[in-house]
Amino acid sequence: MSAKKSSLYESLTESGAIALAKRLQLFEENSNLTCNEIGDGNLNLVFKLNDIETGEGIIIKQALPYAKVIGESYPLTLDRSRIEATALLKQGEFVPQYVPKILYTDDQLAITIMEDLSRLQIARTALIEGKDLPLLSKHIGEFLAKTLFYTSDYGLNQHSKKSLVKQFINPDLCKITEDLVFTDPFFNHDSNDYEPELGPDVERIWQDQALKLEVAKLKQKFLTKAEALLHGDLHTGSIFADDKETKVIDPEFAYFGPIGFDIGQFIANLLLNAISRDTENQEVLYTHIETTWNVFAKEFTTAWKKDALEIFTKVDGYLEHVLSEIFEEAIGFAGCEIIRRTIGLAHVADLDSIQPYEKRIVTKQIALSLGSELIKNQKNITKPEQFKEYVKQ
Ligand code: SR1
Ligand code: MG
Repeated sequence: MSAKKSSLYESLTESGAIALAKRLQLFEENSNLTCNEIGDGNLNLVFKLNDIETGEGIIIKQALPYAKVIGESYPLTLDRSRIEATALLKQGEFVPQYVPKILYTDDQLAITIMEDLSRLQIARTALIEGKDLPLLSKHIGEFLAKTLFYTSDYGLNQHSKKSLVKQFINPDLCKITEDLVFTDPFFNHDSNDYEPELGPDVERIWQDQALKLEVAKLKQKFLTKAEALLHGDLHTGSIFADDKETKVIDPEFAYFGPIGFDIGQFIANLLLNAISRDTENQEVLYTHIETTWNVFAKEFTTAWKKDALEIFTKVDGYLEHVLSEIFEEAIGFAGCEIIRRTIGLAHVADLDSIQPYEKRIVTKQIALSLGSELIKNQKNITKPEQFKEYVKQ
């Protein structure tokens, strides 16, 4: 089986990327350009082009017809490039300050050309280096509230919402999440990847029927709850940041799903970084989690009171009900993300770079217990301050 590609599709080389940028007049005609393929993600080619004289740069991102991390045996639709570009443009309508500028798109070549963000650092890398990124959670809280509210039935006319849903039918990328986040880690599946020392902890997860029942319910929500246009892969590797600025990239997993999923994935990745640190350096991450939720809830409430279109939004108690359901689901989704990043196919450097090896294993055991407890205690956690209570040192 292979992914469908048009006869116009060919994968770019570094010289091809320079030729394309020149043809599109993205640089002066006689400019001297450098180009490097810098993609370190799981799926795509990413070329960084710079003008040697002015230093100005752009990024050309191209989807491959398969998952780069696995190889050609894992075909993947090129339509994800259209989905990513369309999602960035849609998010840019609500929060232009938090997404990169799009300069050009080509659905046939599966290419998106965007502003170069190399003045910033990938948030995961910055957090691993011990940086605080003081505005990260305030910015992401606002990003989440506005992108999710204004693409939901609360903030969007029902006809416009349905026609937007149609543009974001994303079965291949959703299947990756359905398998890698919600299924494989909870069964003895070939795609799982974990150190032999974690065997007993992993077995415990596979045997835990109460846990698996909750995961089944969460997976069902991911499959069916078309609440808002999600980013769909909002981990800290999908965010560029520094002390002042935050930019969310890579929404190729975008689709209409449960609002709590984006929030839960982001919180999970903050927790994974927290537990990778010594106890005395963890607090900044717990504060980020509280700020993310508090800013999200405040901005979502403001948008609801100002711009809601759904008539029932005026009914007392409805906003509180919606927020508490989103919070509960975010806790469960966070638990699934933590478990899959520990024993599933796609790991995170926060855990994998821990030295020495014995400390890495202990931290991964903490991660597995934290993930399981979050999933089983969704109803007992009612405030973002409570997440840290489930980190067992
Ligand atoms: C086969 S893709 C593995 C993971 O990389 C992406 O960033 C998503 O998180 C996906 O689950
Ligand atoms: Mg990605």
